[in-house]
Amino acid sequence: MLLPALGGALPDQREAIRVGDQTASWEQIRDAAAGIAGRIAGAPAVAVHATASLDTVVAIVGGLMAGVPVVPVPADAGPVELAHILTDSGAALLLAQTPPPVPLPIPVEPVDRARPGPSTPIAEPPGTATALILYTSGTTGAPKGVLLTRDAIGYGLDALAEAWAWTPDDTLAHGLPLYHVHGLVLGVLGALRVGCRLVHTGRPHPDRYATAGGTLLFGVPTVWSRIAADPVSARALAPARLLVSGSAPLPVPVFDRLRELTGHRPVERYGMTETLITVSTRVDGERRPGHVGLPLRGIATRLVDDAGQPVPEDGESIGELQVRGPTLFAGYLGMPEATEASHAPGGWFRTGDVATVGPDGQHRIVGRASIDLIKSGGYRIGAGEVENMLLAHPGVREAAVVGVPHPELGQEIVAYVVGDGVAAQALIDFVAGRLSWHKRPRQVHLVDALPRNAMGKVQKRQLLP
Ligand code: MCA
Ligand code: AMP
Repeated sequence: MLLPALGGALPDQREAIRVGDQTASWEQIRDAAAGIAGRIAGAPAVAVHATASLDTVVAIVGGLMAGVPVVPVPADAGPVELAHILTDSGAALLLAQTPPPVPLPIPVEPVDRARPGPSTPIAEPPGTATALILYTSGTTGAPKGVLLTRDAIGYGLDALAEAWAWTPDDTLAHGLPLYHVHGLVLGVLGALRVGCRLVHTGRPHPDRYATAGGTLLFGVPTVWSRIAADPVSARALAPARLLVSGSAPLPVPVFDRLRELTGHRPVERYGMTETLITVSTRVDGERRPGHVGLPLRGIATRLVDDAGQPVPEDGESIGELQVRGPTLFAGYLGMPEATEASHAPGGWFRTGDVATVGPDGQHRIVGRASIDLIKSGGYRIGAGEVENMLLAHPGVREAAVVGVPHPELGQEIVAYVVGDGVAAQALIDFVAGRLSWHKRPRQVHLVDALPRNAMGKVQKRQLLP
């Protein structure tokens, strides 16, 4: 069973989940989700407008109960991104409490939490069934749908529970978006699989983390950096059991400041939408700043050079990190060639991350192989998608997008544009109004020409400081 907390004998009537100021018991979640499941059973896929709300939790759990692949749609997605996700995924319906105010290609329905469930419970689907289709950016083109099976999610969560000694006695607290692996798979389904209380703070603000009463707290490095800069909130986390950081590199100064203020050495873990979490520091293991720990149970990793040859695991030599194991995705939806290209022979997934591995097995993520995948605030953004959107503006002739180091966001999206009298802010607004808010360039530089080599290819590295 994927979510034991919702099956069999229900634990009790107490508050199991809090999202913002709304609460529900396991029983209320189960009953409301059963109503959704009865409504959507048999659909090819269902999309959920994944705002930070209890409705989102109920809608997603309803889809999982029905065995219908769930497509969480970023709450801040603009019309171009929405249209792509809703069309590409084949979702029959968008469940949304407040429908996005733009024309949509499929019907929209509110999340009816009072609807009764079917008289005969729906049987648990097989583990090989697709549970979630998560959209994520590549270096070029529109986001791809990543197919995650029930087995991959269950296996990955159990391995994390083991590594972190995560039990029903924990209270998990975080305020991350409910449409990515971090906030949704770990941050909601993790609580429902382990059977622990969940407090979602609505937004990941330091003062909300401070008052959430969490024993286990999840954050992206931007969130931990803001907490480290807020000593009152940070000190309030001293009674917690475990602070976990992931989705992007945690800067060593932030690690050190958190240790000073909270008394905790944060646990770091590494993963991807396509692989779930594959490497993590263990609760009882060494927590070395700048390192993400050891492969989780069932996961194998290796480092290879450009020719696919093994790179020594001496803690210094760098190579591309490849991973293999039961948490890997089942493919990109409708893109067999992209799926094949993302794997090396033998079932190894090419992460595109460059890493070192020490003789003690400690992994250190050094960076990404491609300049065109940006991580900003823990969000993965493809330079190509933002460039294409800029080029769709009539005043833009050429565009190059890069991720520039930023003290709080990790990287900041910066665009270089050759245009015809268009203003920088107009271009920022143009992208923000069509893609997700977090994919907008924070800065646009209007230039006379982009740096190009003799072949005419844009030399993006010359655009970095
Ligand atoms: C926010 N604002 C908006 C919008 N959204 N305004 C207009 N339209 C919008 N759609 C406003 C806010 O109200 C706020 O205003 C201001 O913009 C800044 O908001 P904030 O959210 O703080 O923005 P930020 O600084 O850009 O965001 C930092 C963040 C965010 C909150 C840390 O980047 C975030 O939530 N990141 C999490 C990403 C994540 O979950 N990644 C996991 C991927 P005011 O200041 O006036 O209030 S999964 C993954 O990577 C793998 C598997 C893994 O390893 O986990
Ligand atoms: P996404 O598919 O949005 O989940 O992004 C996955 C990418 O996030 C990985 O390929 C890494 O580049 C990055 N990432 C995730 N966790 C970490 C971490 N702990 N340290 C460094 N990079 C990370």
